[in-house]
Order: sequence, then structure tokens, then C-alpha cells
Amino acid sequence: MSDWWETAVIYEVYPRSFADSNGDGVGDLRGIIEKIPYIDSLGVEGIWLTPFQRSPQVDQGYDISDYCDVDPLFGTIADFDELLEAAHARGLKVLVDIVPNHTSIENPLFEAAVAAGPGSPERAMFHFRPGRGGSDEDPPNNWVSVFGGPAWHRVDAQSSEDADWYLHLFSPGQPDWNWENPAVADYFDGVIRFWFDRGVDGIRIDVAHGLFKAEGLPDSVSVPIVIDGLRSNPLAMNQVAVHDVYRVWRAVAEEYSPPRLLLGEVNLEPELAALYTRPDELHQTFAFAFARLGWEPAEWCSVGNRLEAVRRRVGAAPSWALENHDIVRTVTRFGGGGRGRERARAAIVALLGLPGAVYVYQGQELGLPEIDVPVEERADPMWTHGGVSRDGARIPLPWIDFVADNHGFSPAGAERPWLPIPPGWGEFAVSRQSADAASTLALFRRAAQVRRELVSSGAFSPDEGAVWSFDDGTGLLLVRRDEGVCVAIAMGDAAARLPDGTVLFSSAPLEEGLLPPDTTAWIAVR
Ligand code: TEU
Repeated sequence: MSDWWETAVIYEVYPRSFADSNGDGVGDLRGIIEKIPYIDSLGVEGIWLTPFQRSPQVDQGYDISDYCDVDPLFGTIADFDELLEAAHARGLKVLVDIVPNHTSIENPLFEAAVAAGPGSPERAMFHFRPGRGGSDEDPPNNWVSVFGGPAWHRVDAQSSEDADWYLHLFSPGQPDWNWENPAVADYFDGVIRFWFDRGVDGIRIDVAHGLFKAEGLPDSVSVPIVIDGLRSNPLAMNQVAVHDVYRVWRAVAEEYSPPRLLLGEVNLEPELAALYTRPDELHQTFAFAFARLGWEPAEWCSVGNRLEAVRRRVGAAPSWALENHDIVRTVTRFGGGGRGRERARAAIVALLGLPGAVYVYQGQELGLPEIDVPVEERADPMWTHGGVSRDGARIPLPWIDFVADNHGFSPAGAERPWLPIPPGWGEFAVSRQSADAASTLALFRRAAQVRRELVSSGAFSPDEGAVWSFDDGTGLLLVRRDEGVCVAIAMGDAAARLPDGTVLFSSAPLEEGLLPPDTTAWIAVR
């Protein structure tokens, strides 16, 4: 028997930007409840909700001050229960985000730690250290934060008695937990049980490769690796002890019936991420090496084969994604304009044809482009701390064509949305695309439907393998699946000859055995 998540298509909802029911310009849980029929109409198996827990919103909710409550900005815990019930009534699974690497400076435990002073047991739940030689200016070590700038913040620059700094791998509003302290593990045991007991089907674990830091917090001797503006410090991530945490969490997930899904955001190369899906750890991790790629066929192919080699060794199928709230939208990454849109359509159809789970980010089904948000409107702390702005992938969804009421994102008379809606957004509106058989939304719905039929007819085995190949001459990328289906993507500038077989689905009409450029087809090859 395979588990539901092995072949599921999951829709990522970023609550701030999905639907605003109360007119404050920020999306909320009641907005999501109203749109559950829409999510269901996409043909997906479930929803992943990014953080809506209590938070001062320094990092749009990834700075959680109470892990077991809903932020008033998004609603109440009763709203959450209603959302869960409404989703389950339609057979949709619900995943919530858990952020175990760091918390918020407004977490009462952190506030208590600050108040208790240097050397206290309260401070031992975090990483407090005096500056180098007790210095006010020189932090305890040379680590930089993922967003930029030092990874340390002085507790109280005014105090002569308190020389401590605290560690924050992300913004200063997000102090890191000290996972060496068993009290932290106990606290999170309570957190995951709280959500499992409420009936959620699984959790997405933020920065799942974080948690532990190298012993003694030594200076970093290498320059951090910077990918898309994010700094990666090997001493601060991927420490071996983190695996013990997931062994414990896996046992907890399996106390429930049915067992709850553990999905890790492990932003590491496939061979390292693989360790997190050993049989007694997480069920899935995102295929990150793939998620950030541009329209680069040779790269797709080599990453695809590396992920396949890992799958064969470890057993867990990849979880495919090309977009999320941190990544530039595919339409733009793949070249922008009409061609970028065609490629984004080809790409999502390609993902839906692959074995493994598929994660789709809200708006991807509408072909939304990345937006260059005016500097004075940017809200992302990564931007404030010197990195790139991720706001352009977080613009509120356009539900209706009319400009009024923020394109239907908000009710009548609402405040302006938390990020400005760009001119022309109505072109992408759900109402408009629902009525157009040629739209990206209509294509997505058809592809998800055909995938679902193929899954139920047994054409997607959860332990299925695939071989990726790319022909530079023809521009054709082929993914040959064990179950006799081939995913073909024409990634070059000319049409490519299709492999022999029956076409099961294509992202655009085919001509005489030829796959036009920027098109994907699924072909039954036997
Ligand atoms: O992003 C995680 C993230 O930025 C890391 O995986 C990073 O790429 C890695 O540590 C570099 O080594 C998540 C959320 O998706 C994002 O929105 C948050 O800002 C971030 O965590 C902090 O909670």
C-alpha cells in the first residue's frame, strides 16, 4: 500500500496573499475557507499553509511567538478548525508549517531569557554569548546571517552588566533555539502533537537542516556560499545531531492514525538532503537543487539523474517544485513575456508527469509573473538586511478582472493590500482564466485531472524510477519512466520529433509527430 503523499499534488497557500475576508488588506484564514472550492477545483490532493501562527510578522510569519495559536491578523484557532473541517470534507489534506530553527523575539520564553540575564537557565534555551573579549562591538563569532549582516545581535547595548549577544541565522527578530538543550526538544514535542491532535495531515518543517550548530560555535573559516542572495554557513546547518530529532518526530508521526506526513525544507544538494529521508526520518524533502533552475535543459537533466540516483539508494521519491514564496516566479525565470509563460506552462505539465509528489505555489496555476515591487513598498526583511527582495512572488492573487476591491482579493471598501497590485493584474484573474479554455488555469486543471486518472489506474508507482536524457542537437529533454510513460519537453528553439507512442497529454497542440518549442507531452511508450 502506498501512502497518499507519494504521488500527491499539494497546493501551497501563502495566507497573506491568498484572500482577504475582513478588508484589512492582508489575506486570512476565513478568506481561505471561502476559496476551498476553488482549491478543490484545481484537482490537487491537499494544501500546505505557510505560517499563520501568532507572530509579530518580522519575516511574514516565519518569526513565531506562539506556535500553538493563530495570529489575530489571520483569525482564530476556531477559524483554523473550520478550515481543516472544510478541507477534509472535500477530501483535501492540510499541512501546516513548523519553524523549529528559530522563534520570535516576542516568544515569552525568549523574553524571559532576556529578562533573566547572563548565565541563567532561561538563556540556555537560545544561543547567548558575550562579545569577543566581552566586547560591545565585536560579536561572539564571525557568522553572517542568511539574510545578510552579522548573525548576532547585542541584547542590550545600553547595559554594562549584560554583555550578551544572541544568535539569529535569519533576521534579528528570529533568535535561534539551542537544540542541545533537552527543554527545546520537549517544547517542540508539544508543538507537533498540538497540530497532529487537531487533525492536520502533516507538517512542513522550515529550515529542517538547521537546528544544531557546530560545537562551541567556532569562527567560520570559509566564505559563505551565496545562492540567490542567501548565505549558507556549513557550521550553522546540517549538523549530524539533527537526524536524531527527526527519528523522534517520525515515531511521534507514526503514533497517529493515519500517520502524519513529515516534509522537510532541506535546502542542500541532493546527496546531502538524501540523509534526511532515511526510512526512520522524514518522509519527504523538496528537491531543492531542481527548484531554483532556469530554462537550462542540461542542468535539469543532470539534477534529475542525481535525484534519481539518490532515490534508488534511499527509497524516498522526490518532491518536485519549481516555485514557492521565496523563489522568482517561473514565467520570469524562464525568460518572461509570452515565451516565459509558454515555458512555465510546459514546466508545470512536466512536473505533473513525473513520479513523486508535486508542490505548486499559489498563482503558478495562473501563470503569474514575478513583479518588481517598488523599493519603498518592499516588505521582505531579506531586502532590508541587504539581500534580494522576495516580495515579487508574494503579490495578492487576482480573483476578478475588475480593479475594484483589489481584484477581488478583498471585500468592498477594503484597505490597500499589504503589497501593491500591479497594473494589468486582471489579465491573470481566476474569473477570466476560468472562462478561457486556452488559459494557464484551464491547462493546469486538465493536467491535474489526467494525472489523477493515471495515478488511480496504477500508472504512477511510488517506487518508480526515471532516466533523464537531453539531446543538445534537437533540444529535446526526455524523462523515461519505469512505468512506460515518457515525459518529453522541447527546450530548444525548434520543434523536436516525438518518441513513438500514444500521447496522453500535452501542454500545447502537437503537429504531425512534432513537439513545438516550449512544449511538454506525456507519451505512453508501450
Ligand atoms: O526559507 C529557508 C531558507 O531561506 C533557507 O533554506 C536557506 O536557503 C538556507 O538556510 C541557506 O543555507 C524559509 C522560508 O521559506 C522563508 O520564507 C523564511 O524567510 C526562512 O525560512 C526563515 O524562516
